[in-house]
Amino acid sequence: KAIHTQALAAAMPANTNKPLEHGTVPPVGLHTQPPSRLPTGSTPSESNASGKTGTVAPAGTNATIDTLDRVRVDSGGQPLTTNQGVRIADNQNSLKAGARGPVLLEDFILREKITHFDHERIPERIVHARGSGAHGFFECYEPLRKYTRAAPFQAAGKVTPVFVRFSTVAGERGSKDTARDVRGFAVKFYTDEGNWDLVGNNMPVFFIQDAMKFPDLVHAVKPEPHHAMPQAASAHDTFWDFVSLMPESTHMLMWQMSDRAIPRSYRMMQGFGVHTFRLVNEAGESVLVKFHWQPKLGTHSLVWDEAVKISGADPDYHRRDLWEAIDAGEYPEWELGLQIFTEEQAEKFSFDILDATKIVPEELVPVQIVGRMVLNRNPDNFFAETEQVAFCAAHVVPGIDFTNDPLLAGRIHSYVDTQISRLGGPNFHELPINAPLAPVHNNQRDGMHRQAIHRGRSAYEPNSLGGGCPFQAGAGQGFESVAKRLDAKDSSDKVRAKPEKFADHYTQARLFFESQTPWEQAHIAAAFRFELSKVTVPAVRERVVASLHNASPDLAARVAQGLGMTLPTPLPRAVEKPPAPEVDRSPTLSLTARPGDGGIRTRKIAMLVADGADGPSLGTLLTALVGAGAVPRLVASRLGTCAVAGTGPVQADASLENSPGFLFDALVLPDGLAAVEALVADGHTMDFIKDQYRHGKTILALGASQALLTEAGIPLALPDGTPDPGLILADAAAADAAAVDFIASVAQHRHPARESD
Ligand code: HDE
Repeated sequence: KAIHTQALAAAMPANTNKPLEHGTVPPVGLHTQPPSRLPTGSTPSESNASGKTGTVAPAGTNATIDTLDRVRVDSGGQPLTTNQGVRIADNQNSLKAGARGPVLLEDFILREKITHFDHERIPERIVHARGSGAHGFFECYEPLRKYTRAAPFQAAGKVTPVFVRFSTVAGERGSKDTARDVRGFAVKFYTDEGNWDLVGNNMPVFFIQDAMKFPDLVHAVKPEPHHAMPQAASAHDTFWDFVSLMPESTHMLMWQMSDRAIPRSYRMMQGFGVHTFRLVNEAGESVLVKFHWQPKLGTHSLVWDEAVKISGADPDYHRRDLWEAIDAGEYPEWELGLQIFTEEQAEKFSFDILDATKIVPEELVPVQIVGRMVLNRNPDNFFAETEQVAFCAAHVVPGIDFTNDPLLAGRIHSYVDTQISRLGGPNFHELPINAPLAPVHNNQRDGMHRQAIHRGRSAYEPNSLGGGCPFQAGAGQGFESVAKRLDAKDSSDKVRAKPEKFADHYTQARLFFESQTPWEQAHIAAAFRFELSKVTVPAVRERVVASLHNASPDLAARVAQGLGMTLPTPLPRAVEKPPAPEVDRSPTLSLTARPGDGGIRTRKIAMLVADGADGPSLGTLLTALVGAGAVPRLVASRLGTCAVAGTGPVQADASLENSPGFLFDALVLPDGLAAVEALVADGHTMDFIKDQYRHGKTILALGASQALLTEAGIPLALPDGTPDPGLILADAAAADAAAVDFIASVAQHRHPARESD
């Protein structure tokens, strides 16, 4: 039997929610779905059961999904109709006065169809236009009543449905996923007490401190207005001109130039609420809080050359990755962590917790894990769900409140405002994806596209004609703002000003850079070099490096050297002697701090094949990789059958042409002289291997395929002469042991020691 069939035979329906699509093993040769990564008899997702509360997630279903079922349309077995429900007899021909005559105005069927089509598009989001969404749930590990009365945190094991949308910021709706950019991480909790949106990013700080500067920032980073270029990129003059004049952006620039800006997957990045929020308990007492999402798979990124190449070969890389994982029952999971602290603590910090360009280092306030979020269902319709979902920083529920962060204040205004034009009027809260599970009763009426049919005569409060309803919930029963003001001791005169500590722009930028590993630092320096090399005005480049000089003379020197310029003197600082920071290093700021669970589930592994490849050793690898939850793919010069030696023919899943090397996390090269010769003869093979090598991926060369490494000019040792941990050479006969080493090496994600600039 073909190797492939063996792997598939061991497979089970990858996602029981989609039995029709995944329930049967496809015949050899027609295989298009990834083989299941689940051991026979296991539940659809191992990660579905919580070790902390014992809760087993309902596979792909939850309370929001159920309410959405009301509006789901399935046209299977149905005749075509107009929007009025009139059956359409002929959907091919417009109504004409004779077969060669003019089309008649009377043709309401044609006119309805074309008119609807003409209005299919809505405006895209002004920022975060490109995104992907999924349904899931949040599960609370332990009651947090001491701190908050917010509904999701009231009981251990309590499950709250969520919808999440990940996004890039600068690019338009159809732009590439792997742009160097911040990623949006927006979570809508459909709580018992109304919707709570935690609209965060994958970086914990922001470019600016005050909402007043947001339109300027966005105008600077978006394509330049005269020629609308470049798309989805910050590497251009206007962005760097703006940030060079806004030293408060320095800390965020460090994050944006780090590998955080090119995640391997949405499933492998953190999320942050960014601002300091408040938690409020039943007694009205409040504490300050920062929100963190920690991915179960760990934090992993691409390298720049890889990101650039992927954007050409698969612009939907992150969208596809999220979709395929959920579709296969590999539900992505994050834990929610809270940094909880008091105002008294906050007052002693060397920085201001109202300043969104600052983090609270975990050494000062540890992150306390309080629950997990699992995404277990793809949307049925991208437009109805992912495009029409409307997140809003103002959507809080009793138990959550704001602080005086001036950036947050602007956000509280902006989201609904922009959505009124994007979604065409004030009633988009009634769209199924936005509607809360909690009942909605108020006296807001009418407007475009109103769905609710309000009964009764009174649409005002107080009233007696409606029995006084809907009535205000009253003290302790609804949302009440915390009366406390952080700045109570300050003057309450109206001012346009900033608190003093906001003026320290460099201390935490330095903290971030100093907390990175050497290879992360090298990537940051290379990113600054690349971006600034695209800037055409030398004075802008100079100003950026002069500003960096304040944060890290070492980094500034590397960037200056890379740009062929002398190191400029540091820009004048707003404060010469900022308060001494509490820590100089914060190891959790490195991507390496969170490697994940050490597994290789969902990692894509290329196994090159050609006629004459050694079948048994490939079969061993395939079985081991499927068993470890990875997604092995047989890649050949062309699709179709390969005459593999020793096992019988196999079908290629992909071709070297349609799936280049940089789309895979690791590579297996086959034994078999004839296969090696055939692969050498294909020009794509060398690029495939070289990209895998350059990007730090694990390569296993079985038997004769070591010649492929030589042919590709791959050194077998690191520059310092030590063996390369990502290169595994093994005899085909020892494929079992090689599989173990290979899996352990792939689990390290990549091998940066190999990289040279
Ligand atoms: Fe947003 N932001 N933002 N933002 N933001 C929008 O709302 C805005 C900021 C974030 O998947 C818009 O519906 C202002 C920080 C995400 O639908 C808009 C300011 C953070 C998303 C808007 C900020 C975010 C948005 C555009 C500075 C991280 C995508 C479309 C005062 C904490 C949500 C829309 C989705 C979207 C305004 C800064 C996160 C224009 C005025 C800081 C994840 O209203």
